[in-house]
Amino acid sequence: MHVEKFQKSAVGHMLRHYSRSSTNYSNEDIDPMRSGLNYNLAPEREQSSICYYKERLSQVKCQNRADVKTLCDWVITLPKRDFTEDQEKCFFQSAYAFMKERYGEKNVISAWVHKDESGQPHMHFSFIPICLDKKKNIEKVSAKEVLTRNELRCIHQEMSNHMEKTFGYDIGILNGATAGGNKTIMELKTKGLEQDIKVLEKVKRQSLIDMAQTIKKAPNVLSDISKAVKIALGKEQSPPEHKHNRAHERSR
Ligand SMILES: [Mn+2]
Repeated sequence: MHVEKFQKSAVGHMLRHYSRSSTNYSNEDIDPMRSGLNYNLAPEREQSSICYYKERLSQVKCQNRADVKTLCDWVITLPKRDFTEDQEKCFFQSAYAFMKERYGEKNVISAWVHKDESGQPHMHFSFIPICLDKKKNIEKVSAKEVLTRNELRCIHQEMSNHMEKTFGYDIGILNGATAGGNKTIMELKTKGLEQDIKVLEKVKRQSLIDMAQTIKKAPNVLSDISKAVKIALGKEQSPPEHKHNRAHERSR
């Protein structure tokens, strides 16, 4: 999971991006055929998310400067495990419950789960960073005071603990930009690497299947494998090559 912060001028664009309301998907790895699978976990409201954002913003103190961050987005990625559809939904609902407790449901703008991008499904928990101005006893917008260094340091572990309660075991929350499947600058940078890993994983899976089939056909191959391991580790001498035998096998 990682967080992104946006100033006013970017908010409209981001909210349209989360809800897939804009049709301009340049540079995005989005499959529009799958966009129907996306869903929003934020409470249903009469207004659109942009209207609710403006309304909530008008209720709190906010510095009148263009660079004030008025929207934050925690991107929470589903760990790579064999989750069923139900478990996947449970993961995002549980993550949403944790986040809304932390940042206040009134401050939640949207919480779209994206299933239409390449890579893992993920949630964009977008909210206005609002805290209490203790001197004046009023609410104010401050990404700095909401997302403090300490907050960024602790949230990952606390989310992990929360998920462990939900699932009964540690499901392995991905930290920072290592989480795949999100359209962020960080991800674009690591995308090439991720694709390499995907290919490697495919090869690994394939060779495992091959191995399994070989073992099924000829169980004594296991002793050959352990012998090969010993040779590789230098614990046994490699046997002399039998060119004749190999030619014979190939001709069969
Ligand atoms: Mn996304």
